[in-house]
Amino acid sequence: MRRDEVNPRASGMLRTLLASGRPEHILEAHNALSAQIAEEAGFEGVWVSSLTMSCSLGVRDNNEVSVSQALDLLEGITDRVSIPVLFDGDTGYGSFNHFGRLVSRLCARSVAGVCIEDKTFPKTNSLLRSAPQRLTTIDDFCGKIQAGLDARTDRDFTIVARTEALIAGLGLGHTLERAARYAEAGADAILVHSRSESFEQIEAFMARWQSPVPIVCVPTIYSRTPKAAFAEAGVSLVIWANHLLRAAVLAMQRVAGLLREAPSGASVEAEISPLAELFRLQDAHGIARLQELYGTSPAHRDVSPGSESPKVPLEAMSFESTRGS
Ligand code: SPV
Ligand code: MG
Repeated sequence: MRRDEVNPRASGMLRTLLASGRPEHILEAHNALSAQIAEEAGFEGVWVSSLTMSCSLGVRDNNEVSVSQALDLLEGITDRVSIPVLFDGDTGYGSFNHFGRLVSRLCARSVAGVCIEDKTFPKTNSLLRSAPQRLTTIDDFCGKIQAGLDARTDRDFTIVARTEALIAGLGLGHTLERAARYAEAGADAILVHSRSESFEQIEAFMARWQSPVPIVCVPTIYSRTPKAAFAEAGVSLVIWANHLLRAAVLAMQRVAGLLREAPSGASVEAEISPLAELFRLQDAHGIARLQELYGTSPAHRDVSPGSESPKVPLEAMSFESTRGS
């Protein structure tokens, strides 16, 4: 998709993914570039993760990112990709009222859906074992889901209700009860989170889940699970929740260390992307098309009365890297 196009059908695409009858895979993004990389790799959607968004902004995953920061970031992402964007909305940024406001603002930005979790505000990351995970009451959370549903201005916008009951150690029975109540409240899908190293917790849940409401899972800790197991269990959506930022951090640390010690910059060239790839990703050459259509060259512009400004030759707009692509 061109960067100046929007995808008004993104929410419908996310609904289609959830109903496909097989596990679909979406990948974490923390900015427009990582979303574009996920799309180009063939992922069906992106997960805008609170963990990686906050980390890339230099703050904790404890509701330290503001709503307006998140909305700005999401706008950049939905402008750039055509695959659906599922936003990790934490606990809904406050009460049922704040969540309703959030939903209508997400709809206005062509975000396809939001996931909210049944923890208390402010939350802490679910994988951080040193911090206690406090859950909200089922009734409060159902009220929040309903406020979100009523605030939708896009009827295809998806609300995923996430239960942290397994992570809080409340057991399978209580997890099933929460999931069933959230589905009854109207949630479009249920995310059952687990930080077990084995897929067995989710498999046990799936074996007892009778409802047609689709189930979402996040195999960060149980990453050894073969992808085929998600299909066998009947999972509808698999979220790879943090992999692009983790890849970027490792690569950046490596290159920073090498460059600090290297005798010349040439030592890291093989470790970094060619400049031409950056220009391709940002469609740097697209400006030349626009210049052809609408522009005049500031460098060559003759501002004297009656003069006609020459168009810039396309070859003068070239941004080729000194290294080949
Ligand atoms: C996130 O990606 O921010 C998530 C998933 O919420 S987790 O980090 O496992 O809590
Ligand atoms: Mg999160």
